[in-house]
Amino acid sequence: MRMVFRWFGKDHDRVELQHVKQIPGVEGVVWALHDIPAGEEWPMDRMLEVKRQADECGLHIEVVESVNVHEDIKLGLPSRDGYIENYQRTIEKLARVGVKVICYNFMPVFDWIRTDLYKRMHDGSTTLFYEKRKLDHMDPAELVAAIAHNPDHVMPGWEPERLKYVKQLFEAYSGVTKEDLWHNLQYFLERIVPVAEKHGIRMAMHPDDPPWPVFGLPRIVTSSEDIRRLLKLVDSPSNGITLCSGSLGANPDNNVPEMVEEFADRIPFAHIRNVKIYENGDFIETSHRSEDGSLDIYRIVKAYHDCQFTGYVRPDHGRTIWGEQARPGYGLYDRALGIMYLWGIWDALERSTNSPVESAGAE
Ligand SMILES: [Mn+2]
Repeated sequence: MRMVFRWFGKDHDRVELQHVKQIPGVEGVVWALHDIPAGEEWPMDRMLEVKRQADECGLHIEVVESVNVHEDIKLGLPSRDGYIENYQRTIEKLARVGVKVICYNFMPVFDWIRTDLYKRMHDGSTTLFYEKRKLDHMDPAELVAAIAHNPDHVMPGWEPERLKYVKQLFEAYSGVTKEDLWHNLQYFLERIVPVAEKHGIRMAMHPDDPPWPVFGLPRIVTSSEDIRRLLKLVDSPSNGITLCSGSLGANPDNNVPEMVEEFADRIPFAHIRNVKIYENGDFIETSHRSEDGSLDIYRIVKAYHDCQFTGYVRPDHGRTIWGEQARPGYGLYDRALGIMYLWGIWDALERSTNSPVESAGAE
């Protein structure tokens, strides 16, 4: 596993690249040009600027998250072709600066959803929380006000500029079914994947977070069955998934270690984090430790180890701890702790499976 760390850019992240480099075993940053609106072509000079900054600290920029997909592509509007061309050109340019994996998602209107970004835990830490009952009684505009208009940070996938039109977006999606969305995804992938393949890039779709429909909007990547269908739309190593344990794992019907085993060769990028799931449908993001959440992170890492996973991995989110002033989910400290937990499991598995020294000693 190749460890990477999400970083929002010099002017948008309180975490310094030098500090990222100090986390053991981190080799690169997961980055994006977050201020470029979905559908536009990314400018080369901006990509080179990020590359230069990362190079200075000895980090690579091989993983991008995300190149966002314009809503017109998801809606299948005639204007999609221009946006798809921009996407193709962005892929070509990203390949030129050394990018190997592009994470993206196909969720209508909203990216990930939580009802509270600062849920206080008994130990004084804060974390992201999804409260089902609260969401059931919430208007989408309220949620936008709570997340997109965060005074301190623009949250990824929650750009206020785009979500200003949330009402119109919902109107545009009225009558759009899951099958329509699948159809529009196929149209997109048939035009994107060959370009990615040609340039040595693997596309990695992030599953829906949470893995169920929200506000009546269709969501199509929520289970093993959906992932199988996605991978068959265009059968190429360049059509892959970002296996996000915390997103898929929020539904107890999803067995994440089994998903790792089944889809291993189509997972160029893995997100690992733990969630605690409650019977009423709520879930909360916990530390990475298996004992703290509902997911067995040991079993998940073991599944990657068993298939000799060589893809990129990042700790998906962390709690906000030790008084850090951090973007919710993306502080330095708890993600660094998560990385050390993942390495701890991995290294122990390495020792127990391939160490001639230890087995010789035991004889
Ligand atoms: Mn994720």
